[in-house]
Amino acid sequence: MKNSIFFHLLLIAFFGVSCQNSQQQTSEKTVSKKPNIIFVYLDDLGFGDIGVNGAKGVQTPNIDGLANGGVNFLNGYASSATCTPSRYAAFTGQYPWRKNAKILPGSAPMLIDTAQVTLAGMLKKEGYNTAIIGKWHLGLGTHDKDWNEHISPNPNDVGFHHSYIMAATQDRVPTVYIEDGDVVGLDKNDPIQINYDENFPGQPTGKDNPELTTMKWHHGHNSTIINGIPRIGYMKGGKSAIWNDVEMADHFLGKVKNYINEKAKEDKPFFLTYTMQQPHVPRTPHPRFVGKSTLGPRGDVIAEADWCIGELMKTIREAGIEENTLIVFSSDNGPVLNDGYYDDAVEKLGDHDPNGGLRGGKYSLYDAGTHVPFITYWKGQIKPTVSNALVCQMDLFASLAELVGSDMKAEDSENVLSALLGESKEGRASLILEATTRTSYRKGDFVLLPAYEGPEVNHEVNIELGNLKELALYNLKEDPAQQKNIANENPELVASLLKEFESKRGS
Ligand code: NG6
Ligand code: CA
Repeated sequence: MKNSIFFHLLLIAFFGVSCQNSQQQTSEKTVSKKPNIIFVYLDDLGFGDIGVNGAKGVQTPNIDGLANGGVNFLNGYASSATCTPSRYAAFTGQYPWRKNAKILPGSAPMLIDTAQVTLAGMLKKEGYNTAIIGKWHLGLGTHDKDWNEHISPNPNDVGFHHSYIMAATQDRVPTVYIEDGDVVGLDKNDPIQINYDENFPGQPTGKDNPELTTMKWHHGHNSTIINGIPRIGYMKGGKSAIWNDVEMADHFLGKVKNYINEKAKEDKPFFLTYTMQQPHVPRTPHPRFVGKSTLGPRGDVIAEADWCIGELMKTIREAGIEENTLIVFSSDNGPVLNDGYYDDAVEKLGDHDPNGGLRGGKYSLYDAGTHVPFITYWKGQIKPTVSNALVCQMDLFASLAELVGSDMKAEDSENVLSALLGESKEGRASLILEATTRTSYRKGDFVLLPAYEGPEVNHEVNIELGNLKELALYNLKEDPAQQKNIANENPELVASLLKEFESKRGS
């Protein structure tokens, strides 16, 4: 698509250069630069968890501001219903099931091959400064890594100039920040040890010492207790490096602000991936946000995340780069209420529907597993609109490659740039969606779910998993809640979709 905004801007810039007056030269400087790109990626935020998509009991004025001032996608998808696979797809442009990507323990080695093309690597090659700040959850180093030494490979080996991350999730050890491959604030006299199989002798756990916990575990989450919160996995030592859970949002935001303020001064554009931890468990709002929603901690951390996005926007405005910055906002998978701790998410739900009317949730092959908030915002370039175009985070690679003039390709990424910029209502024609290695096939308004063995419902999290005894076809436009299986009435359509699905899925 050679008529992308960036190429229009180059034209404008060309005329700007030929003008001698200084005002136009200033505008040339701002518009001729490739835009900064910020990918804001939340963790477990449901389609219905934001105001514009109908949230109740929590207000998200800053996220709504992006949606109302940009494109709010009503058919925007993560590739998968859990974090690691979705992030893998978003960062590499490749379907995660090709790599057998699954939720990783905090001790896992790096999942992305250092030789692989990545979104950040592509943009780096195009002259971008690149950084990731926030959750990683794609593995680090090797199997036998020592957390007390420099950890390699790390995000800096797969396209990011700079990384300031948590290794996995807020509920998994190690509960420390890692900057450019080194644990932050580590005292070498108190080395960190991590084990996902067995405890270190004598260390209390959530299972054996519930009296030491301030947050109670419901399922899983009964290993090492850190800051009163029982976690997944065992950790010993590293006390000086342990993060403060309630300050995590402020901590990452501070790093984000510094990065933007620093890079906005440089001639190079920047690509920042801001991977926020909310509203994943454990939900630990800063005291400033406690009670900001009627939904308990889950809603309060959504309010906290929204405030962070307000601060992000303020930073961009004050740095004078709002009109040269494309923001993409989304979530790695659908919502879950009780994901392993008693935190009132179920009890205080009221009439809020995190799914926004969709069926299933996190872990599910039903639509709410992968159908998430998806917003693009670029002041002065994107006209506010609501879009039904089918887009996936995996498409960022090809779309942004088009935007910045790169000819690099990623296996499964499709160029939907004109949809992302609100110029077209056409997205991709079809998409394979994934939930813990099971896959479904979306094409147009239809989605085909093959039959899978396994429980209908995960009772611990109370989510319907989409394991069906018989293949199902749903028309999501007419039946977004997937109540009516229309497979029997449409045998020809089922046969043709199945054929396409099997040839693309390779099974
Ligand atoms: C599950 C955890 C859940 C969450 C999830 C990963 C248990 C019982 N459940 O295994 O709490 O951490 O992994 O979430 O341990 S994700 O958003 O990073 O995929
Ligand atoms: Ca997630």
